[in-house]
This record gives sequence, structure tokens and C-alpha cells, in this order.
Amino acid sequence: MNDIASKGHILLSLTGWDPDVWIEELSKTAPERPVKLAPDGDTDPDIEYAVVWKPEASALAKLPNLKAIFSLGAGVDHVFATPGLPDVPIVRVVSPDLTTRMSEYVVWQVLDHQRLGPRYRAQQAARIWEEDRGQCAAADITVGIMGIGELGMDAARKLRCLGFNVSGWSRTPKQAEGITCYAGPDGLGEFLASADIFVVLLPLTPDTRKVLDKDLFARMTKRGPLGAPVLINAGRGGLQNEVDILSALDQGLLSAVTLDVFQQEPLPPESPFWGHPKVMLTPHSAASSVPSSLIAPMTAQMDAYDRGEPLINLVDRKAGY
Ligand code: NDP
Ligand code: OXD
Repeated sequence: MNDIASKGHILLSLTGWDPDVWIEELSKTAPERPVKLAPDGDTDPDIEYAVVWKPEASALAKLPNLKAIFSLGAGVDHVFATPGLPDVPIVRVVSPDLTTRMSEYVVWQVLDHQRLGPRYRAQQAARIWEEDRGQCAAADITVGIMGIGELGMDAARKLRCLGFNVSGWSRTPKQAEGITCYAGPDGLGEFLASADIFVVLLPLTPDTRKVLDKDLFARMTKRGPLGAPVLINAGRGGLQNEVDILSALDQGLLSAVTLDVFQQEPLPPESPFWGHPKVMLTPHSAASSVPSSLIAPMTAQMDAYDRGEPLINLVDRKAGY
């Protein structure tokens, strides 16, 4: 006989991710909370928490005892896209593991562009031995972090440690030692004129959708040691106008791009990004959500909430992130 007292059930609703690893971790960490992959009917009374990544349409709409929704990602645009989203608190991922992974990705890509990775890989393919003796130092380059929040700030600090100059842009004003901070629409122009490499870590909201377009690229006015600005987008594909990115590369408004996220994922085989010589792409893998890092803090929050304590890392519904 099972002697573990049962608590409210968890609805695990995922699209595109293997549920087994999440079920295994949830069952190990919180065996007292049975996991369901779908509710028993629209109004399943047993479900108290939902753990989601791109949840099934309407799965959450009518659950009478749902207390909170936990996003398995830092971004919550996938939650807001769910039809019939109930008015319960939404918690997002803020985790040292995720943050470290993202900073590794940002540092990897910034260094790759600074150290002429694309050029030397092309030379290797053509068996050309030719050193570029004018290669610039980190101190010659400014990295502009567009969306200097949890992830952006950690990446900014790590880039500072490597000797890069760093600027940042956010919705509300910020101060950070050694980082030149700009905020809001009024600060955007100066921010865009400040950097050689732009790292985008914005959330996708109604205010940021398609913000990365030809007008924005034209406002990136600095022509530093890389010739034209480099764009690295690890935020969301919905932030970018993909036709404009390709034109900006052709016209030399951008010298190169790294893209981890796309309007359509998986990226369709016919996409021109696959074979473009100025594009480095990765399959939405900049910072993966890992069950062993995320589930224990999540179920601890459920227990705390059941005891009447407040939830942390709550999403601001009005701001959309
Ligand atoms: P945060 O909410 O901590 O940071 C978001 C930043 O963007 C904040 O600085 C915020 O400003 C700023 N921002 C939001 N809206 C605007 C706006 N309209 N104008 C200017 N700045 C704005 O989020 P995280 O750092 O945790 O995550 C950022 C995003 O990274 C996620 O939303 C997700 O889309 C993406 N992500 C991608 C992953 C991947 O593998 N590719 C993995 C994890 C996350 P303010 O500080 O004033 O609030
Ligand atoms: C996230 C993601 O938002 O993986 O965490 O994209």
C-alpha cells in the first residue's frame, strides 16, 4: 500500500519536449503529487498546479482548483498564447543553471565573432593558411545587451570580466557597475549607437514583437573593428523580422548574425538561413531547461504556496513577461 499522503495533482502539458524525463523527475522529487499528462475532463478537480511548455490549447481553461501555472522556461510567451488562459499566478524559471548556460552561449558567440571564427572556419574549409594580424582585442569592442534582465545581466558581467565594454537596454532604468545602461524608447537611439555586437535577450511581448527590423538595424550606427554590427538573438524568433535580417546582411548593415531562435521552429529545411555564409545558427539550444535543476525548486514553491507563503519569480501579466 502507498503510504505517501497525496497532495494536489500536477498537470504536465508540453509540446515538442519529451515528457518522460519530466515525469521521472517530478515523481522522484514530489511523489506525493500525482502527475497527469491531460486533465480527466475539462473540469478535473484534482489538478492544483500546471507545469507547462507550450501547453495544449485550452488544457488550463476550466480547471476549478488550479492554483498556479509554472512555465518550464524563462520566457512565458508560450503561456500567454494558450487559449482560455485562467487568471492564476504564472511563475517563470529563474535558475542559476539556466543563467549559466545562457551566459556560456553568449560568451561563446561573442568570442567567436571577435576572434574571427567564421573567417577561419571558411579558410580551413579552403585549406588557406592566413593570419589576420589586425584582429581586435576585447577592449576594442562594445557588446550591447538588448534586454539586460536576469540572463542579460549575468552575461554582461561575464563579458566585462573578459575585457569587453558592455552597454545594456531595458524597459525600466537600471544601474550596474561598469555597464552603461539605457532604458525605454528614449534610450534606444543612444544604445543602438553604442555597440559593435548586439546580444538580444528580450522577452517576446506585444511591445517587442518584430523589434529587430530594418529600421532598428539602420540605427546601429557604430562602424567599429568588425566593420558593421553583429546580431546575436537568443531571445525569441518573434522578436525578429527575418526578411529584414537577410536584407541587412546583403546590404552590409549587419556583418554577421548568430540566431538561436526563429519565427518557425524547427527551422524549415528550405529556410535561406541554413546555408547563409554570414549566419551561425543553433536549434533553440542556447539555454536548455534541465529537469534535475528546475523541478525541485518548483515543487518546493508549490509546498510553500500551499502553506500560505508567496510565490517567487512571478510573471507581470500587464508587462507580459
Ligand atoms: P527578464 O525578464 O529577467 O529580462 C528581460 C529584460 O528585457 C529586462 O531587462 C526587461 O526590462 C527587458 N525588456 C522587456 N520588455 C522590454 C521593452 N519593451 N523594452 C526594453 N526592454 C525590455 O528575462 P530573462 O533574462 O530571464 O529572459 C529573457 C528571455 O530570454 C526570455 O523571455 C526568453 O524569451 C529568452 N530565453 C531564451 C532561451 C533560449 O534557449 N534561447 C532560454 C531562456 C530564455 P526590465 O529590466 O526593465 O524589466
Ligand atoms: C526559455 C527557453 O524560455 O528555453 O527558457 O526558451
